[in-house]
Order: sequence, then C-alpha cells, then structure tokens
Amino acid sequence: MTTTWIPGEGGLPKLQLHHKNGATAEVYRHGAHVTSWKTSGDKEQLFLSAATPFKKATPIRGGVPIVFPQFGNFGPLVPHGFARIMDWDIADHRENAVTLRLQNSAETLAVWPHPFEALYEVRVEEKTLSLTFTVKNTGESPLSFHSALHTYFRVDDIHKAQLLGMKGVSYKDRLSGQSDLVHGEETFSFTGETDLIVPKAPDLLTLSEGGRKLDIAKNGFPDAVIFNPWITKGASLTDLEKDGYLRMVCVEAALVVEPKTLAPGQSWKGSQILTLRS
Ligand code: TA6
Repeated sequence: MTTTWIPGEGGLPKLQLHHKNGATAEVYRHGAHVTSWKTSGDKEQLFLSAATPFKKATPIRGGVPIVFPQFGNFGPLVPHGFARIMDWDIADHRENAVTLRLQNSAETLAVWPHPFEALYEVRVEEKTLSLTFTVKNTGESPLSFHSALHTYFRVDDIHKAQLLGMKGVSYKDRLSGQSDLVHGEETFSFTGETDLIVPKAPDLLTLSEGGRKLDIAKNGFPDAVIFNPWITKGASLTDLEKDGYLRMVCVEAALVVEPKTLAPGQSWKGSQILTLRS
C-alpha cells in the first residue's frame, strides 16, 4: 500500500488509519504520535490539548506520547526522552495499521551512545486500538532504557471518571514521595493532582465514566503511571488548554521502576491495548 502522509496541524505530516467498520486513528510522523482514535459512531477517545503546538522538537500535549529511552527526568536526556520529538519513518502500512521505525542517528548517538531500532505498530480494529512498541539492541554492548505509552484519555468530567481494577494496588505517590501505598477500593477517583507510579500494575484497568467503559490492557510493560495535573499544575502547562485537566486523564503502560537491559541483538516488546466496551 502506498503511504499517503497528509498535512496535519502545523503542516506536520500525518496519516489516517481506517477500519472497515468505521473506526479511525491518526498518527503523526513527529514522534509517531497518535493524536486521535474514534470507534465507529462514537466520540473521540483520546484527549488532545487545543493549546498544543505542532512543531519540530516540541512534544505534543495529549494523544499518546512515546516515552523512550528515558522516563521523565530519570536521566540526562530531554524529559521523557527523544522518541516523542523525532520524525519516525514508515516500515509498513495497511488500511487499518501502520508500523513506524526509529533508529539511532548522529543526533541520538550524540546524547545516547547506543545503536537501537524501535518499531511502533498502531492498529485500529472495530472497537480496539492496539499500540505495540518494540526495541532492539543493534549494538555490541548492553542497552538499558525506560519507556511508557503516555496515553491521554478524554473524559467529559474528571470528577465523574473512575479507574476500575485498583483494589489492593500498591503505588508510589510522586507528589508526597510516599511508596508502598495500597489502594483499598476497586474504584479510584480523581480529587486532586495525581501522579502515581504503580509497580507491577494490573494488566487490565478500566476507565469508567457514566455508561462508558474503556478497557486499558497492557502486556510487556510491567508498571503503570496515573497522572492528572489538576488545577495549579494544569494552569502552569502552557500547552494544556484552559481547564484541560477536567477533560483528561493519563493511564500509561510503563517500564519505569526498573530499566530494561537488552544484550546485543536482543529485543523487548510492550503493548497497550485499548477497547471501548460500552
Ligand atoms: O507521566 C507523568 C509525568 O511524568 C508527570 O510527572 C508530568 O510531568 C507528565 O509526565 C507530563 O510530562 P511532560 O514532559 O509531557 O509535560
């Protein structure tokens, strides 16, 4: 299939994926960034800030930023690593799926002296969006990295949104620094700034809001991150639309507690699989 990049926001190239039953997704070459996912006849499932820039070397606020090879400021690289601000190339493209590739370059080697190949498959089915991230060590020495699919989900009102599947889940609160906290309820509600790292997180959580149930499954990624900036931090993010915290929640498939180390020639794969159940 010939690939048709079309001009997206800011003139940045994007492509659209279509499933025969009407589901769609959009992916930018910049950061291999998924910015939209709609199931047939339903609303947009991802949050994309109306104030986000679309320009080179700048992260997009919303959709699914790819975090690689560093999480946050857990190292010397730009926050969340360079993958989300570099142009990826197409390795394979079908009507409802695309695989994008990022390899080491003079630019990456200058800041991270490791040969690598990253592949990212985005696949849209009738009610499911599958995101699969693969890293291969193409160098001669071990390679260690963090990663996450930093997914921003759209909600109508954060006060009415809940995460299901949280009973007994242990987490670190990055705001207080407290670790080994345990959530006692099946449901998790949002009442303020939230920035949690969940080691060995459940492989299935569900975003619930009114009648909507969106399953957030993962494999390969051991951890999860749950984030909402709330009022004050939200207002400090210049690329987050006014009161954007009300309409978003990040539930991230993550490899952040322990870095993954690959021997030369070894690969690692992680996925986040999103299914709109109702
Ligand atoms: O994943 C949660 C987090 O690390 C938060 O601490 C917050 O910084 C968020 O990521 C957004 O990071 P960004 O660099 O995209 O502003």
